[in-house]
Amino acid sequence: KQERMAWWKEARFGMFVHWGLYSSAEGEWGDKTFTRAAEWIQRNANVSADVYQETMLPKFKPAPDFASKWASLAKQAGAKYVVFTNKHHEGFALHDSTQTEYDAKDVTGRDLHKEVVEALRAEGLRVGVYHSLWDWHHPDAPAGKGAMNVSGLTMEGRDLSRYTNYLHAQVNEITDGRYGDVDVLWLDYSKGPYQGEVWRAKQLVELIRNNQPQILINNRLWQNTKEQREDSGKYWFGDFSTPEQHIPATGIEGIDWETCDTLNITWGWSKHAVEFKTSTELIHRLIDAVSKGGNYLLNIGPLPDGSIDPKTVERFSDIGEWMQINGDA
Ligand code: JFZ
Repeated sequence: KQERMAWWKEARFGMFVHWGLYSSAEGEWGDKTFTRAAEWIQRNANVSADVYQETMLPKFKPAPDFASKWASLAKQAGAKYVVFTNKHHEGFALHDSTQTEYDAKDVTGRDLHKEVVEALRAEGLRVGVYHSLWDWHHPDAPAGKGAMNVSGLTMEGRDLSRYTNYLHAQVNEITDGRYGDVDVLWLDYSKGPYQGEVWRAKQLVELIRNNQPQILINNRLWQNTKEQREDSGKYWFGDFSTPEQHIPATGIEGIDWETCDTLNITWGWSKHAVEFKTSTELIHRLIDAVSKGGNYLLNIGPLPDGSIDPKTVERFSDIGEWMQINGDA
């Protein structure tokens, strides 16, 4: 494991990208507006999968060169890897999936996953892929309503094993080598009873490692509760832990970790985004995480066409300037 982790430990700084159909809602549904978690708009505005699909697909018009813009933003900021949403909870996949027509290729004629991977490789960046365990489009995935609350989920009339087959098949598509090497797989996320073997975790990990022996897998295929951690002693499920929006005060002893962080309080693009951190604050957070032995994964939420808004560009340029002077590459 140490050998597989070496590049990642050295990399220290990565760029996260949340971009999908939800980006085109821009944090607005009817007269409701969302300042946080705009990538959750389908659930938070209580929209059915059918209405969501009908509304969002016509708005999805990626610019021709969006992927190379992401790659050069990451590169000039000094990031060494990029983790992008192949499929978020909404269920829309950027790769050309044989499992569904709810994917970029079927909708736009372009394999956007391929475009992103190629753009990242062209800049010499490592490739990380975010793939959601939840799927609000699939008829057999756990279903529910409302905000970030798993307790109200139901499997009524749904066949979890059928959805799990679909999940495994899509993960296979993005890791089997047709898109080249995958450096990180960022699965998201387990909660309540929906964790670990409910997703047939062992079988899934075996499939992934068989496809990509060097890949790093985050910890969210399992819940990794405090209790589970204490139970299992030092054993940690996954290659690294993923504290969210915070930097553990004294690091995490004996465990590799990566703080994922937002520029404001939303992962997906919202016109109504608030509470932007300043460049100085962001640089301090990067230093804080790295000095405590962690990695720092800083998110961008590109606009509907995949381009990047000026506030984001400004912050990533400032980080890049700091890295020029203080970074090691
Ligand atoms: C998840 C997603 O729901 C969210 O949209 C975003 O992609 C983020 C990076 O990950 O949000 C979570 C997942 C897990 C926890 C909190 C937020 N958790 O375990 O506390």
